[in-house]
Amino acid sequence: MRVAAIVPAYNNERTIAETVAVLLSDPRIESVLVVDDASTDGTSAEARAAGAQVLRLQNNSGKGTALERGLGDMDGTDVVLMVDGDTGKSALGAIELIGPVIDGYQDMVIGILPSAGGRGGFGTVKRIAAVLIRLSAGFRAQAPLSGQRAMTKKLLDACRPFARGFGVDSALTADAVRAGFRVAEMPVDMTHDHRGRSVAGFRHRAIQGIHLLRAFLPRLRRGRTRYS
Ligand SMILES: Nc1nc2c(ncn2[C@@H]2O[C@H](COP(=O)(O)OP(=O)(O)OP(=O)(O)O)[C@@H](O)[C@H]2O)c(=O)[nH]1
Ligand SMILES: [Mg+2]
Repeated sequence: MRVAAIVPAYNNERTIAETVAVLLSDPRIESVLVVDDASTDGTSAEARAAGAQVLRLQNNSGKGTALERGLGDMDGTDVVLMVDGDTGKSALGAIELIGPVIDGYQDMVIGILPSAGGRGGFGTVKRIAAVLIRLSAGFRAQAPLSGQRAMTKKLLDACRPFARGFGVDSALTADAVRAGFRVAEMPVDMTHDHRGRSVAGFRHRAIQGIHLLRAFLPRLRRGRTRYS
């Protein structure tokens, strides 16, 4: 089993080196690919210095497209661990997700992060994402927006092309369930940077909501499958 991690990153210079180092500290993880989506800070340099392979995109194209581009460079990998670039040292918690996939019990395991409480938003976008996944795939997701997940490369290839932007994570859950893969969720002890209830936070969640609707309109039109 060849295991590799992919880390989408946009302006994560503060946290990316720790994220990469922690992932590389596990002997099962052969490599870490950071996809730097045209960051304007030192994300690429920090990631490289920490031992990651870096794919730097010339134009900011969004999380879904960036992951798609990165996976194009991951032939020969059996299990992929996706971890957000703003998780820092806590990325250690994500490594637990690979066990059930390597052992063949699950095709995808999604990390449920502890509640952000007052540091996060109001959970509206999360609730919308959960409803969209349930309506399109019949799966009750506890962590519908989580970017921390381990899965087989086979599952990922079956779910391509990915939804664009911030729709990618939720759509991946729905598409994997609909395609008949075994999908589970598992609590992980992780944290990430939060914009919280700031103007930037509300703006981010509005964009996230738009990306979700854009991703799920065609998925809802296709209707439920026998897997739901
Ligand atoms: N490729 C790509 N990745 C992005 C972009 N924006 C954010 N990301 C990455 O996606 C992950 C999650 O992004 P965040 O901006 O933290 O989103 P979030 O966690 O929903 O929002 P907060 O709760 O405010 O942190 C991180 O790894 C980011 O580096 C982008 O424009 N392109
Ligand atoms: Mg974040």
